[in-house]
Amino acid sequence: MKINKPILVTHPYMPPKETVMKYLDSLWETRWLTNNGPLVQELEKKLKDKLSVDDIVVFANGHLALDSAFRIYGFKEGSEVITTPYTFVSTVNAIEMNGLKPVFCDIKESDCTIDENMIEALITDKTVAICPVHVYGFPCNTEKIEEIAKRHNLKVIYDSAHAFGVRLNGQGIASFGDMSMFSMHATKVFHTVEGGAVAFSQKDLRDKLKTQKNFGLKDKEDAQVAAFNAKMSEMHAAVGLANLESFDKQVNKRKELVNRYIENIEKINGGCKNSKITLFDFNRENVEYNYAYFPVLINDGLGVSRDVLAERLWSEKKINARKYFSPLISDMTFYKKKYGESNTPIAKDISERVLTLPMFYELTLEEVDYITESIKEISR
Ligand code: T4K
Repeated sequence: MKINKPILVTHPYMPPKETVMKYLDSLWETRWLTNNGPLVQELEKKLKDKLSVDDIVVFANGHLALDSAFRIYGFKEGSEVITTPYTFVSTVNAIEMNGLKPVFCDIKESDCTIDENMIEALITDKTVAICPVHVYGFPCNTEKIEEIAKRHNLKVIYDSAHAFGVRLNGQGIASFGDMSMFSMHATKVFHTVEGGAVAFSQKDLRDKLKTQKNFGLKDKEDAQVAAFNAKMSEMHAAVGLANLESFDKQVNKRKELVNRYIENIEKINGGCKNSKITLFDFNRENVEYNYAYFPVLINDGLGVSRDVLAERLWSEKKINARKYFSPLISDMTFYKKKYGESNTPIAKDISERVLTLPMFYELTLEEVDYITESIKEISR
């Protein structure tokens, strides 16, 4: 197969222009462009239904949404938050920039989420919260995490950046924990170009989150806290409303692509499961996946290292596979200098073998075949 443009790891879904215009048209009438306008309110209402959550507040981006979730609790400086180093740097930055100390827990090889059995050993009298990440949209063990949090009186703030639309045991993924942050960045399954949201159940959190994203102002005139501007504009909300209309269609297409990848990679592995390339489980009966990413682990049996494979996929085949997530956050300059290396051997091993293959709505089955054929060819 010949390709005429590079295949990127992801490509934003573009809703039909007419659908976006359907929402945008009203702005030329009302001139109401931001500051909790009608489209933002409509988006919050629709997201609440789509995600089956009690309440949700949207933000300018996922990072500020997560930062706000920590900020409104006003944890004492130096308090500890247990998270993992296997994530995007935003997760740990949100903890650090709130004056809190990230404490790194290892992850499970099966799905790259926090190893719930290792959390308790990390709890000290300074621990105030757990921030687990539903990496690639794979759900953490919410039941065990909540049980631990309850026993030790800790808050649970999920980084659900990847998990928009995921369900666990029939429940929306954000119905677990105290708060869950979704990223609605252009590269996500559901996007508002830039955008984020915090979902929650406890009633008083709505006012606090809304104050936090609006300079700390309550009722226009009085600052209750010193805060930033993290409001979503009406333009962004319009894109979100338009994208929401095709979310299910998108997920179905992604499922087809994932199944084709799995079928092809099983052939590369021959009869020996995961011998050359480890596949993750997309078939848990109690999970409704969103197929946000397609990660694999490159094993010695493939005969080519992950780094060489990634480099040659790009230079020879114009396929942009990315190492989400490598390096570990604890190995990044700032965090390594401040806290030293983390004792998280599974996360380290996975970060050295992981490759996320292209996954987006417009990708074709033929392109998936081209990608897996290219991997086969390079590894020969
Ligand atoms: N927590 C977690 C676990 C996260 O993964 C993220 C974000 C956050 C928190 C924070 O949420 P936000 O504040 O972002 O809402 C990307 C995204 O920028 C970032 O949102 C995402 N995680 C992270 C995993 O990936 P980069 O630096 O890898 O993006 P970039 O520019 O290399 O783009 C990736 C691919 O997408 C490229 O192949 C090009 C393509 N692309 C990208 C953009 C922006 C396009 O085709 N069009 C585009 O407009 O971070």
